[in-house]
Amino acid sequence: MPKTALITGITGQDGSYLAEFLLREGYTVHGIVRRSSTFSTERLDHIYQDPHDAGARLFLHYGDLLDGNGLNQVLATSDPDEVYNLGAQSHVRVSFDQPLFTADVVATGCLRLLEAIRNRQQASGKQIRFYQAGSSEMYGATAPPQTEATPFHPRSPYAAAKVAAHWYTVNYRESYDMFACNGILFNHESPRRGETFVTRKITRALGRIVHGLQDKLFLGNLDAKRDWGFAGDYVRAMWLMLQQDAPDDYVVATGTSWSVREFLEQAFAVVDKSWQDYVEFDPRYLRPAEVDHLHGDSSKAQQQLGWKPEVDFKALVAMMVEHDLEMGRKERILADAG
Ligand code: NAP
Ligand code: F7E
Repeated sequence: MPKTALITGITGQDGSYLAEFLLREGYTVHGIVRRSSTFSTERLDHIYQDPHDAGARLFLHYGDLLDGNGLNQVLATSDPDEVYNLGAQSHVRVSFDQPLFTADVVATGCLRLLEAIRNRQQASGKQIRFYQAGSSEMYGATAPPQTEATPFHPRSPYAAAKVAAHWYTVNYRESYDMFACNGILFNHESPRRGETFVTRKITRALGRIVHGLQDKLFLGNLDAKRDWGFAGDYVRAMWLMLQQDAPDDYVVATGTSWSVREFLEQAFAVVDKSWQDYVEFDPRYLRPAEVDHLHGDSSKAQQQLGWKPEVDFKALVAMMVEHDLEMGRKERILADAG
């Protein structure tokens, strides 16, 4: 039987890759979209299907992780076999400016969704498998390499909220025998990455620099190290977790780490430029507490899920730079045309 999935955060980077992946696997996909005064579905444009068309398998519903009643309704309407909770205020720096909002969406939002699923399962008698988008930020100050057994030491309101969501998910699994999994995903990027995360901020600026649209790039801490993978690889791991016989928690990472400075070097090398000629320090991009070094060990996911990353660091940087050079070229044409 073809399966049905519900995705929160479908308009985000991961939501768009996961929706694409599940449609390819034959799923019917429902997504929750926040109402806003402008369209937020740009990352889904290429897979959009008119719901009036016979055979349409992608359906969008207005909803919000802050609205438990709405979550109940979307669950009843979509009747999913699997729920992927990707919705979040996902920017670490912003979580210091909006800690209460971040906690409400990320931590209590996950709890609202778990409760809604529990109620739906009781009413329908049908099992719903649940994926929670956990983060390497939960390790925070704990020394690398980080595995499923590494203790959490969150360093931001975002990370603390993700730790709460992690334990809510474990608790619902243990208390109610729910098929609930935590993916502990290390940083993953793509040409669809939000433009204020450091990798995309760099490649976007580079595309504009090459086309004469910008001559400076302001950044904060260049010494932080991250385990950067490709988002397209990581959504496959989310799906694999929900296809197992039993629910569990898994680290998903490449097992390599690079500093922000090394990302800059790699990106500017693609166009044979020196980043030192363009980058300036701005303290506004520093965080009240920094996470210095994330480097994951995904042996468990590799052995039990048969998952491994297919895009390495160099290929990821090149993919993002090529995409943003093309964006810069189009922007230049528009600017020249007035
Ligand atoms: P993203 O691009 O920032 O997307 C976040 C999504 O959440 C967007 O669709 C956003 O909707 C939605 N959202 C925000 N607030 C919401 C609310 N109140 N109710 C419902 N939806 C809401 O993030 P991402 O990079 O795709 O990451 C996906 C998930 O994985 C997030 O939970 C993130 O915290 C987590 N994660 C990401 C990484 C990574 O490196 N990318 C690593 C570990 C974990 P709008 O489009 O309307 O803003
Ligand atoms: O920062 C440094 C910054 O914002 C990476 C989210 O997807 O991954 C992401 O969180 C590093 C930090 O990602 C700038 O201080 C320097 O050390 O790209 P980022 P993040 O904080 O690692 C985790 C796994 C998630 O779960 C999150 O949702 O780069 N950095 N200068 C800067 N960062 C930004 N954003 N902007 C700068 O100008």
